[in-house]
Amino acid sequence: MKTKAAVAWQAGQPLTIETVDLQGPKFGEVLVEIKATGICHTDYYTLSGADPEGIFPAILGHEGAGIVVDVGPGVTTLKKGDHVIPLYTPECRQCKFCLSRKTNLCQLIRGTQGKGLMPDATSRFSLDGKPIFHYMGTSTFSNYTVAPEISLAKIREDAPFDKVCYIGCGVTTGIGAVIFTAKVEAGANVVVFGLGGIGLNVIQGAKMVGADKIIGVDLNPEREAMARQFGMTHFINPKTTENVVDAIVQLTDGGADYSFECIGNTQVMRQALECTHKGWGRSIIIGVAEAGAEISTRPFQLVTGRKWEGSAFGGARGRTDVPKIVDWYMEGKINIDDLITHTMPLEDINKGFDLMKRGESIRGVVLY
Ligand code: NAD
Ligand code: AHE
Ligand code: ZN
Repeated sequence: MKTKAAVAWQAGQPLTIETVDLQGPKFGEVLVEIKATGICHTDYYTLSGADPEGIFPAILGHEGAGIVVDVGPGVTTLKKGDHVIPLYTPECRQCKFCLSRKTNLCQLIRGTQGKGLMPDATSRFSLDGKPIFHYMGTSTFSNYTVAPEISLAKIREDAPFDKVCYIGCGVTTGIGAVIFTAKVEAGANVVVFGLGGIGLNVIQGAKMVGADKIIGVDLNPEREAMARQFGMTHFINPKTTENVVDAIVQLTDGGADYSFECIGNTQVMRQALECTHKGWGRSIIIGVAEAGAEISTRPFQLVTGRKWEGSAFGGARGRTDVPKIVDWYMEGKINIDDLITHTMPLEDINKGFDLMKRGESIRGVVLY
């Protein structure tokens, strides 16, 4: 079939809208009509050329929601008409990683996914007979996409696509990092570096679990009001604070119990570790840093009990946890609506990237 898609032809260039060819689903695969997709900073990161796994031409996008249109042979858990959220972190429930119960990082198809291919090592997208690569196993910047069955979470049918698409990455990454990865307890002091589409969801998660102080750090003063609305109790702007680490240590009587880096800046990652409490502070890296970047600190920081950790997709097991997070939204337990600051047709997707780069949007969502 033909489908409209935004194609990334090369690093650093705007996407162009094309009518591309899409092959039907093969064994274990599903054809999905994408109804809405968010634009995440990670899409920009890959488009910028900083992602060592970035390959072109590709159809980016990993924060979508849609409807199953067709299923390939061997598919047993989904059928035509089901509502789904594509998962860049699949959940096969059979690999060593899934069975360990220690991680959400299913590895069954990670090799081919990272090469922009379906599990049989081929692409379903092409134009003029030349293949176009998939992205993160999801490629939601296409009106129709093919994804493996294990990369789709079935969700309730009354959930609005234009809101719950954000659960495909940002909401789950932020709230999940608090609940699933860090398991922040009530009364803890939490610091969030970067108050964008991810960091504001960390704040929302920290408020949900009953954190005490929730300190937000951002260079953009315009982020303060929204962050306060979501539960931030203190705001620090590094532009006007001489020593951010000292300021946090003073505010928290010795350091934060938990910190979350939601920027992808390795200097900030160091601050995020060093502002946590001696003996037990835990710092969770969420931000994605460019190829070649490295983190550093005095090992003494770790010897004296701080822990440096990371979180991908909020530690969520997609097929199990994403439907629950959709329920939380539908029950009014989490706020997604106010974080979606802009919507646009696919034709305006480059404007969506520009809004994000200028810090004017929290989440821009493309509506098909
Ligand atoms: P965003 O652009 O919406 O937000 C980033 C925020 O950081 C902005 O508010 C910006 O003003 C602020 N900022 C930038 N530099 C800063 C600095 N030096 N000090 C303080 N604040 C600074 O991006 P996002 O969509 O929220 O994504 C944030 C990061 O998380 C990105 O690196 C993205 O790739 C990554 N990410 C990771 C996962 C994961 O699973 N680990 C999932 C989604 C996104
Ligand atoms: N390809 C990048 C890695 C990018 C990365 O860390 N991705 C996160 C999700 S970001 C979503 O917005 C992730 O889940 N990573 C785990 C994984 O297996 O990719 C690089 O730097 O190589
Ligand atoms: Zn993302």
